[in-house]
Amino acid sequence: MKLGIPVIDEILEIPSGKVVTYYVDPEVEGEVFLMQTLHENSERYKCVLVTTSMSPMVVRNRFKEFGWDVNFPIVDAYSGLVGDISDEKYFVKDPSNAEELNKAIENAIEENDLVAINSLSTMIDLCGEEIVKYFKSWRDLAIVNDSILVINFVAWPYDERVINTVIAHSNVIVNVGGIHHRVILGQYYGLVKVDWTDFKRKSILFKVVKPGGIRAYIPKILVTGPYNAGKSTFVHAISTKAVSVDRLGTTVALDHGHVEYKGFTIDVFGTPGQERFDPILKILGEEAMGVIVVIDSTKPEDFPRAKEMLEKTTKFGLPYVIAANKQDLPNALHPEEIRKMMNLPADIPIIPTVASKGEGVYDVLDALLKILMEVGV
Ligand SMILES: Nc1nc2c(ncn2[C@@H]2O[C@H](COP(=O)(O)OP(=O)(O)OP(=O)(O)O)[C@@H](O)[C@H]2O)c(=O)[nH]1
Ligand SMILES: [Mg+2]
Repeated sequence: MKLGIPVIDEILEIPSGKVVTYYVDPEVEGEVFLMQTLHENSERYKCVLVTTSMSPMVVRNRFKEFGWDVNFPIVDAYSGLVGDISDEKYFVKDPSNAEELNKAIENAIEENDLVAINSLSTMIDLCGEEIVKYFKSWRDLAIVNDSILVINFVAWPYDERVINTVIAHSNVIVNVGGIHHRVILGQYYGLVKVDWTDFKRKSILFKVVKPGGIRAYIPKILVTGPYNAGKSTFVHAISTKAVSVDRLGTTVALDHGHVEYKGFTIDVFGTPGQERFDPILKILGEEAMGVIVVIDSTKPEDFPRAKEMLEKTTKFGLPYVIAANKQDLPNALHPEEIRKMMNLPADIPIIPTVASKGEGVYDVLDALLKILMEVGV
């Protein structure tokens, strides 16, 4: 079998009984690799896709965006999570139950030539790191059944043990990473010489405001996050002026806010949270310089969705911070608990907020601005 990936296909043919892992930097959109491998092989081989990170409908739409058909069955290990019933033949009722998920994957390996898993990282987020203990048995089963397992693994900073297990039990690892480079259009300024001390070179975009003068200019900060987390409320709380395109209390297009703050002029764009708007999410994310992910601190079941949205919007290696919203509600999780559950790096700010009362919202902005200034906007 070939992976269907340019250049790699020239040098590599995959025999049956192997595990192939796409090892993807969180800031890169790596999902398409797994999709392309499926597309390449679905006519010739018996394929199946196990989805834990998006609904089958969204999977089909994604494939359609590339002009590809979904002519293979989907094991729906997503709908159960958001309380939906599934139309798919294969349905995992409770994807956060590691044993149930494992059973479904074992069946898939026994019945197919190629089993694609999207994604192992979501499974870890849902079931805990114990899920990787099944990884070796999947490989053994693939050998016995002459099948091939292709896995999408987004390399969040998991426990080293987890990473090592994934690496050790993968026969092939394709690394998908990011090149940290950004083209900036517009006006900028920056120090180029200071002759008595070291200094960090950075370029700062600016706008001239009348009246007002020079403002450091941030053309786009994206506010994203799961449905009903408080994104629109957040955008309104930090903005001098803001409009939202909402219907029946949910955002159907976008929120747009203009922020004048500490010498900055910033345009803030809030995304809808519902999955059916994901196609415009991509467009809204284009050219953003930083991302604020608003989450409802009382809804850990939505954290994987938050990460999925983050994975999409940070594909260019954008700085991001987390607003741990709805801290006024009982059972709100503390930022450090959230960090653990979401497997977020230690240096990512997670800031408690009550957007509906405006509490903490400027702390979030400060944290993001600090990172933006460090990396040099
Ligand atoms: N208790 C509490 N409620 C909040 C807070 N922030 C927002 N809300 C409420 O949560 C609900 C959803 O807020 P929105 O700002 O519309 O959420 P959203 O993320 O924009 O929602 P979608 O655009 O539909 O995804 C509203 O009823 C808000 O009043 C908060 O900090 N605490
Ligand atoms: Mg909204």
